[in-house]
Amino acid sequence: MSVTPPDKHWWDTPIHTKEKIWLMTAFVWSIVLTVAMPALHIVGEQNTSSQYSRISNQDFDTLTDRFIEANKIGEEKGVPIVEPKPGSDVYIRGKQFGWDPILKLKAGQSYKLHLSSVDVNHGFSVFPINMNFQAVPSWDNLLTVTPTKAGMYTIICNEFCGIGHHAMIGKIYVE
Ligand SMILES: [Cu+2]
Repeated sequence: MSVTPPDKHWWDTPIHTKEKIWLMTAFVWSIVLTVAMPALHIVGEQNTSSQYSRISNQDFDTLTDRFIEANKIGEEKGVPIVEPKPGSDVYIRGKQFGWDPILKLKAGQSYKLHLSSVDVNHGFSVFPINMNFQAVPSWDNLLTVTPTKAGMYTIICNEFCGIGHHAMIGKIYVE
């Protein structure tokens, strides 16, 4: 018994012009995006100043408590509002399920913002400017922050952290 191979295979059919156009378009676009990602990091003012250092959860907790005690000006629904001096060290603590304290900052002034979590990973997402940082337990994420526009900024958690995750909201006031 012998097997006769089919005389025509699918790979013998030439590629249709329309398919060629789509293949080329997809290829060129993938190159454009590959170049755009690192390029925008440099020219798109998307670099952040973050520096990381090790810190224990207890130490971060203590530093945040001290910071709140020294700069507290009020409270909003049980969450302390603090107004730190421009140029000073500022702390924001992520904790199941909230961010504290609420900051009151001045536009055009720089602050050294220390961001961390004292339990599990949280995502620090600032709206409406759409900036995202990680709040990781036992890591102090130091960001130099210079708010440019007055207004109220909302912080939401974008890292699923448990049952109350959707209600994990913080605030920053800029005046
Ligand atoms: Cu969360």
